[in-house]
Amino acid sequence: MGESTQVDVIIKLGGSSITEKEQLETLKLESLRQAAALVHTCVRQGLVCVIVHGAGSFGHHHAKKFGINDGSSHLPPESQAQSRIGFCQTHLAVTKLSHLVSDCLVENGVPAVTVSPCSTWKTRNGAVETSCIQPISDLVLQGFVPVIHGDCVLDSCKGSAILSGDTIIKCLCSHYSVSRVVFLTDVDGVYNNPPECEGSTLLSCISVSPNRHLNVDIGTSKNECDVTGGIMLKLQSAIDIVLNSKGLTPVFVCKIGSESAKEACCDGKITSKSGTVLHLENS
Ligand code: ATP
Ligand code: IP8
Repeated sequence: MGESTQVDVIIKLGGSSITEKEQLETLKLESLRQAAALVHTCVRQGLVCVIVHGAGSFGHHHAKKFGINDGSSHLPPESQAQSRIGFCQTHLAVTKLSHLVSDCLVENGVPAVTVSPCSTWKTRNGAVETSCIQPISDLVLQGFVPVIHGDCVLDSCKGSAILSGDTIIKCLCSHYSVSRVVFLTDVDGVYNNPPECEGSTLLSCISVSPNRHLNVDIGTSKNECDVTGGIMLKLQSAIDIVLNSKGLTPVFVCKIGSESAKEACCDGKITSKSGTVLHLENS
């Protein structure tokens, strides 16, 4: 599968949508089931799907406790040993979640197979240095639905790092020709200010100019336990995807289980009132 190969939809199951982010290793089973049913609908329609999920409370808490994203190379030997255990615990937690995700997808008739980046992707100071795309391509070619997730990885400068699912999606979009990316979250889309702030309003459409300028100002907040960038990283990844694809890959942000999520994933457009689409200015 080369650069021109078509992927119809990359769906990110956000950690906020499938886990209780503040409660350690707590699944939102009903939301996961709704997402699995949606993926099944996409597959039944013949769409080529790739699933990426975040870590939520199966990863961010462990990563924060052990400072995995800060790296380990600078630590004294005893602390490095402790950091390695933390790395393993973070990886175990996120693979536990991935097992639950793939299990639910398979129960819903989706031929899902988890591919963990931990041992094959590498970063250099947090930026992707080595990606591993071939196993994902092979699975797609054989009719499977690959499930990839945010993970801890080795980092050639600082020893260890956290690779976000949002960054993985950006990488996948640079290898494949992707019709759309849909981020499923626990809120109705992107707001002009954090949704918990009084008066914040939902943005149905965000235009990205070639110099990364957005047509609206967006204020964001981040969960305390989040070790990646929260919604801000998602927005930055979305902007990169829209620009790198020259507008060919629109990015949707929709609430899990919503009508707009279904429309975005299945049709690549939203007619209902919720959900946000990011697209290239004047396209
Ligand atoms: P994970 O990184 O665990 O996969 P995720 O992909 O679900 O998480 P988050 O990083 O948790 O996404 O971002 C979603 C959260 O961002 C929502 O719960 C929402 O409350 C918060 N948020 C903050 N500011 C905004 C904003 N302006 N618009 C939309 N959501 C926002
Ligand atoms: O939730 C983070 O991935 P994300 C991965 O997609 C870990 O940002 C292990 C915290």
